[in-house]
Amino acid sequence: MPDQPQKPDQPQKNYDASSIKVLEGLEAVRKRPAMYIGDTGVKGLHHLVWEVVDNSVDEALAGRCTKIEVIVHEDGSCSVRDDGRGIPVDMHTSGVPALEVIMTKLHAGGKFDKGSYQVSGGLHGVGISVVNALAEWLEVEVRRDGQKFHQRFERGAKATELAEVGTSDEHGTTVRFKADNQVMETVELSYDVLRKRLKELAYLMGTVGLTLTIHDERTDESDEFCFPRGLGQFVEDLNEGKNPIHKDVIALRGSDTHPDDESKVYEVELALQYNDGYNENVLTFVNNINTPEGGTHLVGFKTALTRALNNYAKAEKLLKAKETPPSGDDFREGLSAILSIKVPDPQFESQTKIKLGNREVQGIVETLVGEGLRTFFEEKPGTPKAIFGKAIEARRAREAARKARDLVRRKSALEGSGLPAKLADCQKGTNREDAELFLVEGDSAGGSAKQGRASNQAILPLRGKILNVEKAPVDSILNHEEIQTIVSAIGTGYVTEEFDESRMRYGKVIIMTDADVDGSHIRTLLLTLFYRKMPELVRRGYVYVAQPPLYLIKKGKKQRYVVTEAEKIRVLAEFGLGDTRLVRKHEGQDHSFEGARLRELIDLLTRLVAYENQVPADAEVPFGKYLAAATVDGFELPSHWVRRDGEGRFYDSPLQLTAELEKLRAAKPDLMVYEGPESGMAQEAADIEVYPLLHAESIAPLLKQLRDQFGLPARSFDEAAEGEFIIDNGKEQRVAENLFQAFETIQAECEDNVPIQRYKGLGEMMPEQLFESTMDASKRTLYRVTINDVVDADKIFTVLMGPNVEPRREFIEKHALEVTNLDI
Ligand code: 0RA
Repeated sequence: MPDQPQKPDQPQKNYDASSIKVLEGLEAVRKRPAMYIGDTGVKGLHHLVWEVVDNSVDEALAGRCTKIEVIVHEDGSCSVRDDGRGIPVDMHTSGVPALEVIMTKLHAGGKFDKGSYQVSGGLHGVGISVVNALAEWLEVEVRRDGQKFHQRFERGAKATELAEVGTSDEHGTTVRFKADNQVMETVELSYDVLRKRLKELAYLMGTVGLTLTIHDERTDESDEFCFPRGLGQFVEDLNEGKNPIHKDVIALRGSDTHPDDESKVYEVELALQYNDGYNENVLTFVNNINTPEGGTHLVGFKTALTRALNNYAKAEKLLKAKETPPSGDDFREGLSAILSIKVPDPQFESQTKIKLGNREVQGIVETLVGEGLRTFFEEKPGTPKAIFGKAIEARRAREAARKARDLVRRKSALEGSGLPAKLADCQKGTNREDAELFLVEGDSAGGSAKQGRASNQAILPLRGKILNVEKAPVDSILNHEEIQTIVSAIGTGYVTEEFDESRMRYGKVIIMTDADVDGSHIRTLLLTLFYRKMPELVRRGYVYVAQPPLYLIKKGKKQRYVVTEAEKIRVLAEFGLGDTRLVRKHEGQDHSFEGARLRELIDLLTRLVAYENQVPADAEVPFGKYLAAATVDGFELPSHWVRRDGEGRFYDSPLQLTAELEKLRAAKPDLMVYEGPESGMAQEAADIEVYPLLHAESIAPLLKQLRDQFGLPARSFDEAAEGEFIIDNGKEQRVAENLFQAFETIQAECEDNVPIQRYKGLGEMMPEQLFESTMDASKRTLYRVTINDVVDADKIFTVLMGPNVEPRREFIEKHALEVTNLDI
């Protein structure tokens, strides 16, 4: 590996890029950010952090870095500090320091041989200059060769020259940047998202000896991850809450070269452990990136596992002479495994680029895993015996299931179509892509749906709750009538069979349940069935969740169904505002808002007040006072709400809060601090309750808009501090002490003017209502269910469907809505 990226005496063709050209390159990134980072939303924002972290991880892979520290600062910027070699600061051939080239030239990273596995295929690996281009500002500190260097950039352009700013006996790089809200839709980093990926990286890089830490200065949360046993610990974590059938995790690693090219080195790492459940949970990574669609590495692993276990059984005579050996699927029941490989030049297939295509990988993985398993089985013969016994059980259940299935088939062949009697199918001749299957909660809603539906829509009413497939063996799942009905209506065959897309009878499978706790439970059970037993259905985007309306709002001949509370307020204002005016009396002057402008104001207030639901209800945060506490110019908001002795107050910063807590602790060392329902303590038992206020970054721009567009300062949310408000409907005038009250009064005014009907369940709706509100393709809202995050989904399903009832109930009540949007 060359010490320096580019020798000065090796002039490079094509590198006469002037700094103007450089900026043009980054300007292209600013014009089309999505082309480089996927999107400009939450995902893209975090992608920026991963880009920087990946550079540090590359240093760790090269054996030159042991620690990566991520900090989310109070100003919303993020810094990533590593103890790697430090970005080179010497002069590049172009006469510009290497650091500046790396920061300002697209893909310059590739020109500097860092000697590690680069990720192609457009996931990460776009180059740190892309982060620079999309940052309002970015500062780099490099510690190397006894010195400390610094340079600052703004929106991709250099703002200061690279300068030596001191000495240092450390080595490494710190990159701090603030995402640019001119190009990004959101700049609010999520602690949970960062934490999760850093933890994953710590597992994946554990055996390299890397520690990753995160600290959030906005809330003072922090975590440190270091897993010296790497994937072994990852698998144990995956199996948390389940019962392993063998104590020792099987863990192995090895490396090999390309069959035709000795210089290409491949590394393979694997850990696995079986539990006594029935599900397969295999995660695969290529160069630290998750490959949810698998690919050649996964094929190699599966082949090796089946072969190693069958060979062992044969050698140990665990199978009777004429007995059929278990199939690959049988060997994967109850399997939790992580496969992580490093590939020099990964080729990704499929649109989403998450399926590995390199042909040579299959053989390499198969050989290395096969050898590793053989060695492990020889040393610990109890383990393969237990696994084999479980696979034999799986085979038995599969055979029993096949018999049951054949019976059902023969029966339904006698009965005719083979379709369930309860199914009201769509009209014959409907195109498959257009055909929709609605799974409807309850016979009554099912009846309405049948009457109201369009000709391309099929209705399958479900009675009560379906079996929880998480806890049931295959044969009892297949014998469950409701599940049989669902599966045969969909058409792709029984749950253990290979998914056969050509047999899909519909283009969409739509879950339609009530918007209450029971409804969300039924929805979760159905999603569990699909996710666990027909995952291809979810993966290929066939599964949807319908959004039944909460309200119907009428005005004369006009009527509107609304699905969210925010939409309700918007429609109420549209229908019911009439000539109502809002007048602000302030310092002897009247400012009046009416018509379209008042509706715009209400829209903005609705968006602001929506954040009230984001703070825990039991915290009783006086939301108007909170908004009013924003600073006049920067709209900085308090960081915490604290309650003590029945009184509450805001704290401006975590620092201020920490100081206060320290003072209290000095007086009472065993101070009980309640920090929300997760703190494992009864709220009543606490001396002090502390609630972080997390949405300041999102609220501040709205407050700014309120001032800039409507001349209303944040303070007007507080009582009487800013004059008073009059709500005048032409007939009578009502007075409100502040903007918060004014908003409520206007809503009440609108509700007086327009009839509003609340729906408690689907069954309450008339057939035509159900159709036009929830089923009519031209008006409805559908959520497509996609499972991006296998680890999380698995955790959610384990909590929801696992053996413990109490955590489940709590979870459902808390996340009733989120579960709908599993990750949408
Ligand atoms: C180019 C070449 C070398 C290291 C790096 C870039 C590098 C980039 C980043 C970004 C964040 N942390 C980083 N650490 C290193 C190799 C340097 C050498 O050979 O001395």
